[in-house]
Amino acid sequence: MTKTLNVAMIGGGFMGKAHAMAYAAMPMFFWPAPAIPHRKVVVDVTDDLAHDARARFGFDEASSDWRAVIVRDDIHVVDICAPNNVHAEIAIMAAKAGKHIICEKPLARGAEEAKPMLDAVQKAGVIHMVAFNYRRTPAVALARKYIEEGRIGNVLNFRGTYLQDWSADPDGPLSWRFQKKIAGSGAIGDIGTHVVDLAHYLVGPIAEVSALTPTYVKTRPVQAGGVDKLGASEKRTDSERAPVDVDDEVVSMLRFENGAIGSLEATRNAWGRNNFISLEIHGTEGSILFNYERRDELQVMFRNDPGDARGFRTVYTGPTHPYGEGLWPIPALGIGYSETKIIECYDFFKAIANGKQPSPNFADGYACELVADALIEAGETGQWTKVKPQMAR
Ligand code: SOE
Repeated sequence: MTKTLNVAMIGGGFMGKAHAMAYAAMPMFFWPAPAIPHRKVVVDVTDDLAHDARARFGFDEASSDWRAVIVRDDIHVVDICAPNNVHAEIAIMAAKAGKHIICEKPLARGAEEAKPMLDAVQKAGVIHMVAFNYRRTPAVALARKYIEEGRIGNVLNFRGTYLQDWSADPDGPLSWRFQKKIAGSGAIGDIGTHVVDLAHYLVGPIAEVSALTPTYVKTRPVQAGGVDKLGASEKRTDSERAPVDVDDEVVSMLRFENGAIGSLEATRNAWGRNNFISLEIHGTEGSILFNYERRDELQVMFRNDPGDARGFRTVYTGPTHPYGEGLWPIPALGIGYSETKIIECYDFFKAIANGKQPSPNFADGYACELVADALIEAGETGQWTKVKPQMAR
């Protein structure tokens, strides 16, 4: 019989909403579900926020005390949707309590903080996942399938960008995402790590990086309340300003362990770009192009295509592509952000049901942190910087 697993979700904001929707919808898409997620307790920083999240996201209970919740015997899964500075403490305590853990990205504020998290989940023998959801876009999974099958030959060059504009307005509030002590870094950790994860997924480990990491907006208006307000939604030109101590943008060249080269750009200050994750991958036998703003589509060109039909063509993902068995029956009916989270939830619960670690797990999250650290260092020194080996810290 399909097991029901009780989830304690820590954080009832934007990511909490995405995860709660995925818990509700996953069995509707992937049936029979590997296990049924039950929305048991949602935790937020105050009782009021927690009660609000409970009512909105369909949990049985609300709490403002995550420490008391995650050790409960009736909790099987701990879902960390809280800001980066509390990921480690929650994950380590949840692992010690024997809970399976899904943690929002980035795993931590750097590799030094991520390593004990990895050690804790490995010691406890629990299932763990980092929520790098974009590799779950069917078109991205299809790109990986083509690469694994050798359809574009050996990868020569990877170009990855993640461009947004929600922080381009200098009067946008000083959310925790602009504070090093909470976020660890700026665009690098927040969205650059998504590109790092995609690069690792599609090409392989990154060995060495260069980086330019400017901070364009040096101070921002202090935000009312502790909640995370993206962009100018809470624009306050009258309030006191405080320093931004993280990068606004990273532009980097990459060298992969397998000899491929590449580039990575991430910024939240690119007016007109919304969630522009683009990947262009050139191989010896063809090329692949993906743009998340057109996420049903994968552009492909194979060297042995007929000469009179040379050029990129569009494959619309659908039932014959990765995860197609659970999604919509007609190609291009539409994959959204929610679907990427539903697939993520499916893979996580499948991993729990099978007792086999999913990917990306905490080891992959730690690997991304090592690259993030190298990007920060390269930005500070202006030097090409080697990514530190996994166990060196
Ligand atoms: C803000 O840049 C943000 O919410 C990221 O933190 C998420 O990881 C990304 O998927 C959407 O944008």
